[in-house]
Amino acid sequence: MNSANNDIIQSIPFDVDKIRAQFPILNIQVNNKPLVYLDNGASTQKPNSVIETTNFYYSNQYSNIHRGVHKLSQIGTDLYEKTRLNFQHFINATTPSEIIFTKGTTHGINTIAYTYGRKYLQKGDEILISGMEHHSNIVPWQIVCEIYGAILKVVPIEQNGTISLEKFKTLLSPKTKLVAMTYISNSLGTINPIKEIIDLSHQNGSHILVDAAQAIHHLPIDVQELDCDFLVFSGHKMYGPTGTGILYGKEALLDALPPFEGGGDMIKEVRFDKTTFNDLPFKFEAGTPNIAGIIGLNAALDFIKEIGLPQIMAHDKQLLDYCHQQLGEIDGIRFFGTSQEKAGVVSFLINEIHPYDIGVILDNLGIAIRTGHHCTQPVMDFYNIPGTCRASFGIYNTMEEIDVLTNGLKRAVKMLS
Ligand code: C6P
Repeated sequence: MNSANNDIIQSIPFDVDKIRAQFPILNIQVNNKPLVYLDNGASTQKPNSVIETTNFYYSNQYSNIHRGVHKLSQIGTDLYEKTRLNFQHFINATTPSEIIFTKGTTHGINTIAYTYGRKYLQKGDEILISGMEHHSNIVPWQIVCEIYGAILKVVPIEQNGTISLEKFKTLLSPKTKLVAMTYISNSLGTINPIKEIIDLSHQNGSHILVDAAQAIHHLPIDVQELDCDFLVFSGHKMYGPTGTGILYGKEALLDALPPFEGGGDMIKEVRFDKTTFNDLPFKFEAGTPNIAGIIGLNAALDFIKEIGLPQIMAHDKQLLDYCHQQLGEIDGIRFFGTSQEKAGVVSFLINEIHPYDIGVILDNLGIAIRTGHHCTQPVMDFYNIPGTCRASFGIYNTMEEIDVLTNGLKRAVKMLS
């Protein structure tokens, strides 16, 4: 984010109390203390609109979709397809066929890894990822590389938690079939220069998948402008229901891939001698999907759109700056991930205190952070640490909550030193 943009978004009004009032869970007490929820990188809480939309669907509109001529099936189908159109416009996909509903980011990556592998990967081909990937963007590639004899290459991370484009370029080779890269690191907060990475990948003749799990609710994403080949994210990190997600793919590429799972909506005709597959997007949506979840996800997207991404980005940046400033005053604190381009994730250790011990004390104070490797063990290995404490922000977090966190940490340090 450049400073001119920063100035503009800093001036946009943002009524956090109004937003908080829409999240019933923010009124609960945990261990007799008001909940301070700072684990949004793992999953976000749900606003009333998402809860009510899902409840209303189950209470008044429920049936299976794409199957019946009866009224309820038609209502469900319409609502489900409305979500697809909403996301098509949100990320500016060319057609609704490019929006595939999944169970989440992990499912989206696996869908591409297995089908891309079957179609394109041969012995000696290379897949290029970065050292800051979530396990979900490492393990599926390891599995398919093993199946097809391909090689997994890794762009190392730098000390400040970024990746060097120079090193990235040297690792691209004529054998690089596909690059799979996160837009925002979940354990470091780094915002990668994804447009440059996409362009360099294409100049090299490689396809690229973008893991947007931590980006979709933080940054505006226009898939046509980015020109990425595939992009995946989860619904539960963007204030939507669990078990939902989106896989975006360019239509021609998705068309060329074989289906992933078999059964249900993904078939056109089944004969014992030959089965034909449905058109996009249904080719990749086997079995009865998470209908209520996808319908609830539409409410989550409307909620985000109503607040506006510029406001969300500005709020995130304010929380991030304030958190760095406050926590920076704690003796012996070490931050991991100090990129200039950073989202609302603060990973840290204090002296030699184990992150788990800090997490337990904070939990006693009603403060939820995540401790451990955050499903990025190679990042922890790079820094030679067992894990970190991670505070990650959502649109309902406040400066006062950062103060509560800071005081909680000071207390934890006193108790554990
Ligand atoms: N990160 C975190 O605490 P799923 O579980 O499929 O919805 O998302 C997987 C995933 C993939 N990529 C990135 C960048 C992610 O952050 C995640 C989920 C959570 O950081 C849970 S481990």
